[in-house]
Amino acid sequence: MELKGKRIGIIGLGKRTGVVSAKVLVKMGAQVVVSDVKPAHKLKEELDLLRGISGISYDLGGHTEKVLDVDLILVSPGVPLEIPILKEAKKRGIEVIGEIELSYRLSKAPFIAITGTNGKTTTTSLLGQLLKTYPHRVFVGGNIGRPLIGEILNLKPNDLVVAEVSSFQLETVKEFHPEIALFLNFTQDHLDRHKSIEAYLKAKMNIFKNQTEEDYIILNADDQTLCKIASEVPSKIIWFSRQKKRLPGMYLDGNMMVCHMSEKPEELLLIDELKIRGDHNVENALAASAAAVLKGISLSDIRESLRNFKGQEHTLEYVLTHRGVQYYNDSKATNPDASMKALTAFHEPVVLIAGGLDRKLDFTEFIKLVVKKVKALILIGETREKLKKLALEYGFSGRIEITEELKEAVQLAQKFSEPGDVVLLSPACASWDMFESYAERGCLFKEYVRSL
Ligand code: UMA
Repeated sequence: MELKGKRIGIIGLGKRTGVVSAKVLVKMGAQVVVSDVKPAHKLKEELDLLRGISGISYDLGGHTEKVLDVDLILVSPGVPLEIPILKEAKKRGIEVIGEIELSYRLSKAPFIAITGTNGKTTTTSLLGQLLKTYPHRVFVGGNIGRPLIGEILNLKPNDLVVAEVSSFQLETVKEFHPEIALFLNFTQDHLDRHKSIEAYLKAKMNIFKNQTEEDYIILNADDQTLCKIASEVPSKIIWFSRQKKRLPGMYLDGNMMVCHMSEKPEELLLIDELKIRGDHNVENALAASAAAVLKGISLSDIRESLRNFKGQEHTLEYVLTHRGVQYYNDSKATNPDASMKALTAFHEPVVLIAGGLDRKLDFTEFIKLVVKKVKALILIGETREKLKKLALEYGFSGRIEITEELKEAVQLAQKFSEPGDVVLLSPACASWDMFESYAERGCLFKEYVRSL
């Protein structure tokens, strides 16, 4: 794809997609117009990263005609596609794509892409580990926080891209064609952006829309939605499951992970040997292992990497034990399903800190589980009153406290916990009502816990 001399508009100057894309595109000889709803004084950090680079002009404090005077528009994942400027671009026949699509078009290396409502980041980073004996370079990036565009031009045809892809990113793909796709699970999320669960699923299904029968998709056999859409998949399916032996696939036989992707079943690892907690992490391990097998990694190498993998920051991350109470940071649980997975990973009594941005999700199942498993509930964020009301409606009999500060939430959690308990931050909501990101929320939580 030739970009030299092309005029490219970038909508959304986030620190990751917008900034990195602008740098790379200018290096490739393009003229870049960067546009953001935020005015310059609210984009200081981003603009600092671009200072002194020529070939970039700015359209800040709103999107205007300026960003339409281009050959191609690159839209950041956080920007909804129905904003007026993008509608106008479409009317004028300007192509609008995302950074994942552009990276794919520029890449010489093939892609493994991972999506699903939950577990994407853990599975992506685990797969990166499982591929450490791959004979060529493996670049791990995407929604995990490392834009592909920053590295894609350095990859050779034999290298490999392992990309976490969100529904926001999949909404804008056209030619994107991973040779292996992983679709981990599907539950309600991001309804504020996609408006309906059908639209959310449709975006996610773009992960396989350009696949052919030469390619593979790794699907969760325990997920009803994924079983339903399997008939629409054009590629070869490898199943993974905790509950059934669906072949070809990776499944659990008792506590043993079994690989049955060719003629005969082979034992991989006892799940007790995994360091990452919870049933959902067993699923992530099964899915990542299936992808590694497809790339020719031996079961003994996979076994060793599985044993050593400690998981991701902000995902059921163990922080410390203080006065006999274990503290866990699960700030990345930004929807009810993710927090339910976290709750089921603990057998100890749990003091839960939850709540955050109100994306109009349905919290009923989450609260039902809270009623069963949680001894004290501390609520923060926009959803705090809603969650309290729901908890009382479903007969929650433990302590409930509401606070506006995460720091106070941690102090309350300490007050209500006793030796043998777990204090868990697993908000079931996005962070943007109080924090810049789930990462900031998780880091602050750890800081407050350490200062107890
Ligand atoms: N903006 C506009 N116009 C609008 C709306 C927003 O200009 O109408 C601007 C905002 O003012 C802001 C910029 O767009 O300056 C935000 O862009 P961005 O949110 O896309 O930010 P990035 O830093 O580029 O991060 C994005 C992903 N963010 C989102 O999907 C919201 C990151 O995923 C991803 O790691 C990164 O690209 C690299 O690929 C984060 C995330 O929360 C981790 N993802 C969601 C999730 O995992 O649940 C999908």
